[in-house]
Amino acid sequence: MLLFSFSTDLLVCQLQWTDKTSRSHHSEASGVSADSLDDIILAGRITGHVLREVSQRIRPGARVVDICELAEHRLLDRGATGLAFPCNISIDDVAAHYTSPQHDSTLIPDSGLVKVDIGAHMNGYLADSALTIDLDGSHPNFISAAHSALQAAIAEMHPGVTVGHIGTVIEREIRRIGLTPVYQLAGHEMRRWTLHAGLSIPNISSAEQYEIKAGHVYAIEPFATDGTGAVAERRPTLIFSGTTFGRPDLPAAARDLLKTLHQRFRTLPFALRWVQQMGLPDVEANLRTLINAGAIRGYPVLVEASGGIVSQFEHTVLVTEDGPVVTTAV
Ligand SMILES: [Co+2]
Repeated sequence: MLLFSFSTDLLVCQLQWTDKTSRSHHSEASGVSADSLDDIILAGRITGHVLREVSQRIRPGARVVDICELAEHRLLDRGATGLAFPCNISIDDVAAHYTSPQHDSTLIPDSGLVKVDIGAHMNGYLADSALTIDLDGSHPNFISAAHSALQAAIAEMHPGVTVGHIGTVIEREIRRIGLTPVYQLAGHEMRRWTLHAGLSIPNISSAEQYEIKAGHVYAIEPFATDGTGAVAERRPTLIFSGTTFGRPDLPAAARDLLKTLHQRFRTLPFALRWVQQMGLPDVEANLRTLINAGAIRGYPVLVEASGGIVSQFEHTVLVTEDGPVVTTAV
């Protein structure tokens, strides 16, 4: 098992957040209030610690559902208000959005690449971080490509830099190591209660002129593959989120489920497994009604379209006037 550890040199700029004066100074400069800054930093710290802890449990023969549940429980045990999204465990050619359904018999294989992607929130302020484990150590180039692309991208996260430049840096690093970026997946800006908000951070060179801004929070997530870099959807879909919460036209049972989902998750993604575990009568049929009515959207499992295997590293970055703060570094 080979695991790259995050180094503290990712912390290009450290907020002096033990000092109230300097914190409020940063806050004014960045447009982030001191309270939200505390929540952004704490959500990141919890996520980073749990990601490291859970990665040590990824070994051949382990049950994927046990790892998902361990990660989710540990985020809450460490004091997160809630989960930013279900624990994603994506193996080999699965690039993203796999989380176990209830009673999943999937096991961690003997070799290959396992991506673990988790996130906590504090009062709606989000963190999102991922790493890849090379189970038998036979794919070091996949680990170094995605990891060094992430480090190179973070170093560029200063106010005024274009997202096209960030994508260019990511692609260059991945290609330097002889692999291809998964260009159909992208990093994303995060706002309170909204996992994918505002800007996308491409994993490929582009002329996009949108600028990185101080006071904003971004998830950067390079994916490297030996395939073509396109993705395809695979059924069944295992992760969903609410799109609307008032649908008087729907049957009462579906409306009740929608209300429950809104109370628990607001606009954040939730797992089919969590809905199954609610133990409500006909819950899957009611969920299907909500999906068909467009009140719930799905995030399909995404696989590399040509069958290539995929690695991923991800951090959450708060951009300040002084540069990037990696909230999920440990
Ligand atoms: Co993520």
